Amino acid sequence: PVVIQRADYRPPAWLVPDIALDFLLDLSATQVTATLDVERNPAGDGGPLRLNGDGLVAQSVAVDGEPHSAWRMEGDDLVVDLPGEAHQVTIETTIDPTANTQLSGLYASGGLLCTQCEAEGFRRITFFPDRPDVLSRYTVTLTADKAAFPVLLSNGNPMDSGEEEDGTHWAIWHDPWPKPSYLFALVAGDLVATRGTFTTMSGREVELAIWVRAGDETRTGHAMRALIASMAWDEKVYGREYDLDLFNIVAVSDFNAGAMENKGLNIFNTRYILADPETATDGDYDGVEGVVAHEYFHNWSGNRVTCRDWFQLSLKEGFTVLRDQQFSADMGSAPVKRIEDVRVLRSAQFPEDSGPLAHPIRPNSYQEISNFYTATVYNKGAEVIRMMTVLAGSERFRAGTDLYFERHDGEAATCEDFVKAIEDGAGLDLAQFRRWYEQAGTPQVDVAMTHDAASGSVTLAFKQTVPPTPGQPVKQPMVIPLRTALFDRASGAHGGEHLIVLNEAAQTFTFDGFAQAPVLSLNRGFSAPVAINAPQSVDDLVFLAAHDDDAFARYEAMQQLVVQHLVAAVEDRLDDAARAAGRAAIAGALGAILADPALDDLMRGELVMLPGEAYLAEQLNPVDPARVHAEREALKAWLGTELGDAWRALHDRCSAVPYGLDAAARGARKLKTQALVYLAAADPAQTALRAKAQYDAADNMTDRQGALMVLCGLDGPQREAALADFHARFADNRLVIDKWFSLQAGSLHPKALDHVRALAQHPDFTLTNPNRVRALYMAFAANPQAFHAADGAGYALIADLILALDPINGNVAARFVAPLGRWRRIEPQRAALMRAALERIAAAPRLSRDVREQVSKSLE
Ligand code: DPP
Ligand code: ZN
Repeated sequence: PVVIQRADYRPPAWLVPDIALDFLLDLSATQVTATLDVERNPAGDGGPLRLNGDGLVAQSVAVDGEPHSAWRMEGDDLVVDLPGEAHQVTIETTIDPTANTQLSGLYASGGLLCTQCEAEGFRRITFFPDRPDVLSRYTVTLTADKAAFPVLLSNGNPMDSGEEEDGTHWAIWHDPWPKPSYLFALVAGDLVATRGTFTTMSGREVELAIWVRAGDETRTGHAMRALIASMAWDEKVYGREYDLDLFNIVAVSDFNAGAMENKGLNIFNTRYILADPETATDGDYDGVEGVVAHEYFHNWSGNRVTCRDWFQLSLKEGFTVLRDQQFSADMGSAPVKRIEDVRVLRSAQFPEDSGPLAHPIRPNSYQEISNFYTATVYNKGAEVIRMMTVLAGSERFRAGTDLYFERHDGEAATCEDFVKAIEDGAGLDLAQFRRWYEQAGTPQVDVAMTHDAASGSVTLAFKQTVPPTPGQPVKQPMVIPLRTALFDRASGAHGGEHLIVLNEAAQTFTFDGFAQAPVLSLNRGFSAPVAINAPQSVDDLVFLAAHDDDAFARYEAMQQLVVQHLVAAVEDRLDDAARAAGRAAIAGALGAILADPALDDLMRGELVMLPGEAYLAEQLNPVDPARVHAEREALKAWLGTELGDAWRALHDRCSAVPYGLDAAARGARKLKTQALVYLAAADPAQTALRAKAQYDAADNMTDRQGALMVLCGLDGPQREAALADFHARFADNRLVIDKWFSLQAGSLHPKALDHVRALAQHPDFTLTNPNRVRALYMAFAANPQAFHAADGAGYALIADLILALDPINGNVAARFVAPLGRWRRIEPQRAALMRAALERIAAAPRLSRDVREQVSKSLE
């Protein structure tokens, strides 16, 4: 395979300051004429003009208006030898959007034409130096049949439009901001707009439009509110103002990812635009708000300052994820948002860091860049920049980001440029901190506390290790900022927080004035993305779960209480007495949380959540997923029985709260379904009735989906009735039918695997729509009991999917390799079956570069 190395970066030989693109749009034969004004790059190597292509055929090549023959194909690339310093190069190609099932480049989606160019889709549209360090001003002319494609959109501002007598019409768009090709976009089709306006901080009026299919415009209000809030927030918090007269968003049903930040023309998966109470859960509402903000924030962190090369992806993604997390924290409950973000990190990124696909947030090599749009680059990337905010404080951090935007506006920058700007602007020394960009793996921090009663001093002894990862057997110590508090047992208070910054393999810190050993609250707010091993007593964890004034630490104590118990249970370290004592402690802490009048229900909802099986699995090596599942379910059932009255009272209380988008109503909805989850484990028959009643009474999707989720795990007539009702009720709404597939594939039902097999044959199932594929198979791969079936049937099912999907959409297919790739940390019998499934994929005669890279790395 061809491996691209970060160290091999060379500036382009030619630049393209201006490009004119002419599209004659058609569903199956679109003609593209690209006119490139090229200039020799003084920083380049003097070589020929290299224009990347992917499956393209040049119908004609002209230089300075004359047909030209001094060009050649090198693989998929078109290479032109050019003398002198500046030329105009014109190339004609024809592409078939309908045949484009990869959904990269220009493709058709239900009669609509749209584009996805990040990372390397533009080269499927026309020949171009398709690399993010070539920035051009785009002028785009779109011509299409007016009846089929009444709306014609591209980046920037509309310049002119008109109609012809043959039934076609045309529109010219110009984007004054130089941008890399990955930010190019066009959309043509029959769409309707919801409109809004925003007045920027310097008083400019910006027109806002969200384009959807007719009928969906009633579901765009939340996205529009989120967009306006994002624009105001970025001015206030980061001093960033929008820079065009127009901001368009288009929602499409067929989309590989969540959304795309194309300059002035964001294209979204409908999943992250459409929301109303009847069809979208509270979680869906949060997803819309967060992704709208994320893509909008890219206008500065990604577009105005872009990436020099794809190894720098975290420059824009890590920073933009941090920005969207901060925004969502400001819009809702900051502590709850932090807990949710950490849960995502632990369930998605920690397993990546401990597996065969581990990579630093700034990778050193890749075969297919699409494979590096990962939780590591995005979410750990955000955590790394968040640590800079902890070290600098928000004011100095802002001085750093101001300097970054000032220094690099209009440039294609590197992660190093960002770190240097924060260092200079915030006045930090980040020399050693840079290791976070270089070293993969989740650092492990061991801590031991000793107390000297005579002197009243407390010593914390820390050890840090970064586990070996592929290609990185030996690691250096990291900079790890740990917000810490030491609670006085008697008063239940602490005397102020300390920021402990680790930077060596072993270190001790001493604190004075403690007559009794304090209760240690460490890594408050999850100030560093590390795993902490601090043997804390059950009493201390119960204390923190009830008293810690840092909401995250309170959650963490509750999680840790359950993790310690379940890990001991799975490792057969609990005799009957110890098991009973552990359970009693958990029930005591949980009961206190249920009864605590000072807690709001949104936060209560976080505190009562059991740690997920993926996070539990990270604590065990090798892990028997069936044991983890069984122990966790048994504990859940026991807590459902033990606290049965409290759960029923909670469900009753929350069911009486009317629908609203306020925190109290949202908290009530969250708890309502959680109560059902515990009760279902304890008493399936009675709870089926309760869940069906919640389903029938539901006036919103949060309640309806929650009830159906619980029913899907149970047997009986209520399950079948609710599933049939749900499908019939929402048959014409693709996003809701996705839920119908997911709930069944992810369910606790012992026959979930058979259900998935049957659902794959359902007339509503298709391999060509990524949302539908993910709805069925990602939910299944994340369902431990079904995926890890002891006979390997779950692994075979995913391998079959990958092989069937790969020729259609290699990008999406490759996403399914990681669950199989975890085999090294799984008990030997299942590990062998997982490996065999990977080997069967590897043996296929033709595989996409995407799947090939992930499978071969998973087998290494
Ligand atoms: N750049 C996109 C995003 O993360 C990914 N397609 O917003
Ligand atoms: Zn992004």
